[in-house]
Formats: sequence, C-alpha cells, structure tokens
Amino acid sequence: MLLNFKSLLELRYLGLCTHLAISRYASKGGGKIDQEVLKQLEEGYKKLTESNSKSLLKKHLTKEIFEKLKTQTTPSFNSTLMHCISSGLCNHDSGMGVYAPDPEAYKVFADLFDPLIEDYHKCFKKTDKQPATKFGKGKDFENLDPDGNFIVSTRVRCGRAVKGFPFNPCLTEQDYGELESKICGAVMTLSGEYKGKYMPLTGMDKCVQEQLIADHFLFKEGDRFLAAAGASRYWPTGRGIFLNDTKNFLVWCNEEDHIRIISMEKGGDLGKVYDRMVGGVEALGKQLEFNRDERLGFLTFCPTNLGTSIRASVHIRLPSLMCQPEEMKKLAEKYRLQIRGTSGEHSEAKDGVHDISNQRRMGLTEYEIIKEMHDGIKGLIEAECKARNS
Ligand code: ADP
Ligand code: DAR
Repeated sequence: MLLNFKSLLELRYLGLCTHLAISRYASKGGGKIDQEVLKQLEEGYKKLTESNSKSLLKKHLTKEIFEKLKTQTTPSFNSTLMHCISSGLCNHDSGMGVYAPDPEAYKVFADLFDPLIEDYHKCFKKTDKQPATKFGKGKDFENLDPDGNFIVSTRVRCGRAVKGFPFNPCLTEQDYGELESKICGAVMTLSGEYKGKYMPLTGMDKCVQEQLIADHFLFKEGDRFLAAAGASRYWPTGRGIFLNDTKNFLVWCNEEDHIRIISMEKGGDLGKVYDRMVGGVEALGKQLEFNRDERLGFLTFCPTNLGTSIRASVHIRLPSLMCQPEEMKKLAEKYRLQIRGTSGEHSEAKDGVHDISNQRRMGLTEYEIIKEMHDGIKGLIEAECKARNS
C-alpha cells in the first residue's frame, strides 16, 4: 500500500513520540544540540502551531522564543528544549505541555517556563518569589462536612525532589535505584502513626497493584503525557509505594516526582489530614535534602506543582451543581479550584464523585493554599445547598 506523504509525516511524527517516550534526548554534550533533534523540534513545533491545541505551551511558545531556545542546553545534564516540550508536541490536548528535565531547565528555558507559570498559577510573575514555607496548624480548619452529606474523602499531597538528582528524562536506571534506596531508607525510619511498609513496584503482584490503584492509594500506569515526557523509562525500576499501617499516610516513589507525600482519609476533616501530611513531610525532611529554589519554591518535574506543590482535594458529590456545568465552571474559577474525575487526572467522574482541589500551588504559603481550598469547598457546598432549595 502506498503511503501518501501526509501519512509518512504522521508515521515519522509517531516515531518521534515513541522515541521520546523511551529514551532521553541527549544533546551532543558541551552545549551542542544534535541536528536530528533540532529537525524533530522544528517538525513538532510546526505541527503544534498548525493544530487547534489549547495548551499553554502553544499559547506561550512564540516563534521568537522558539528560535531563541531551540539550541539551548542545560549545563549539568545537556537537557534541550525537546526534553521540555516533547509531551506537548506529542499530546496537543495537553493543558500545559511542558515539564522540566532537570532543575536548571527552569532557568535556562525561563523565557518559556515563566509565562506558563504566571498563567497557570494565576499571576506568579517572573519577578515574584515563593514565600518561605509556612505550614501553620490544621486545627484552624473546621471539618468541611461534619454530617457527611457531601464529602466521601479528603486527601492532601505534596511533591519533593531529592537534591542532586535531575528529573525523569535525565535519570539513569542507576539513578532510579539510588533514589529508591534513599527514599525507602527514609520512610522506614518513620514511627508512631507513620510506621508502615515499602512496596516496590518491581515484583508487585498484579492483583495487589490493581487493588491499591482501585483504592486510590497507588498511582496509575500508562499516563501518555508522562510517557511522552520521558517519565516511564526503565519502568518499574525504582518505583514504589510506602503505606503506613493505618493506610492514611502514603509516599509514592519515582512516579512523576521523586517523592509524593500523601495523607488521606474518609470524611471531610481537612485539618486532621493536612496535619498528618505536614508531620510526614517534616519527618522525611530530616532524612532527605529536598531541592528548594529561592524563587520557585519546592522544585518538581511539572511546573504546575512548583512552589508548595500542595494539592488538597475532596472526593465530593454535588449533584445539583453538577447539573449546571456553566455555574460550576464559574464557581471553580471564582474559588480557583480544579475539577478532576474520580480516579484523578484525565479520568471521568463515577457515581457522581468528583475530585475537587486547589488549582494554584505557588505565590501563597502552604497554609494559605489550604485556606484557599478550604474556603472554596465551603463555598461549593453552600452553593449546592442553595441549588437544592431553589
Ligand atoms: P495527584 O494528586 O498526584 O496529582 P491524581 O490526580 O492522579 O494525582 O490522583 C491520584 C490518586 O489519588 C487517584 O487515584 C485519585 O482518585 C486519588 N485521590 C485524589 N483525591 C482524593 C480524595 N480526596 N480521596 C480519595 N482519593 C483521592
Ligand atoms: N497532562 C499534563 C500535565 C498537567 C499537570 N498534571 C501533572 N503534572 N500531573 C498536561 O500538560 O496537561
């Protein structure tokens, strides 16, 4: 069968995505970028500009910025612009479309990252600085739903990078192993309510894995955005989950970030869930050196998680509001909330349960982020009661 020119281009392009998903794009080193990479960058960028993508990558990667950045590389890992934008080039339905291959990328490719950060985190300008860490006390936040009429469960998570290591596209198989042993060593020192066990993904029984995912404890596999960003290389080496004995405190190892620290439980007691996460972060911070940038705050693979890297979410049923999508969208914008499906990102709601959380993670202290989410969820519940009585 003769392939026409367009489908050949499509195939070549698919090859780009597959190649990106399975290998890091090393530039020639010494600051020189591989000509083949440059060619595929040009191709991918042309297709993106011709697409109807709504990603912030398409919105902010102007031709001028593209020309300026396309030959840049980071000093320590020779990361290229391709490392940063491959996911958005392969997935035009991305929201953001960018990831940082290593910590230096946020500076070397600042002309791209800064406008996206400002747009996503609602006006964290390039002249702004993340405030110093201030967790505050969870007791300030009353239970969001003491009678249990709306909220199924509450979860608060943050991400951390271990100083001295790059992010997924630049991690070697040995790096993944080293990171896992550092993180595993740290979590196994946890005591009291945090005591538990570490389960590596390598060798994990498939039924155990599927049950942990179904229980919303373990991360899903096969996220195409992460795969195209080079986050699935050497899978499942170095990946795993720590679960405390009471199954309300978890640590993810090497999924999207080096570390995700998670507290969760049934009901709407945000303050209690938050305090438990803070206790875990502080205990692990005594064992590991986290990578925190003076301006950007805690560094993460995805710029949507910079700053505090906190996502506080409720699994919640708001049936009346969910029947008014425009009203719901307006309220989410008003309270700066993000709505996900029941199984988190890129999933649909099942049985009327949505995952609703704070959208922004930067420009506020940890305490202020939690307050923003708390007040937003309270506002949604009030609006739901009003909608039910109208
Ligand atoms: P992240 O929080 O790391 O951004 P996801 O959105 O993919 O990741 O969610 C990860 C898992 O956490 C999913 O299984 C999701 O259903 C679960 N989850 C999120 N919020 C809650 C919650 N409030 N209660 C129970 N599970 C939750
Ligand atoms: N799907 C990617 C990621 C956006 C934020 N979610 C993360 N980091 N898990 C996108 O650009 O839409």
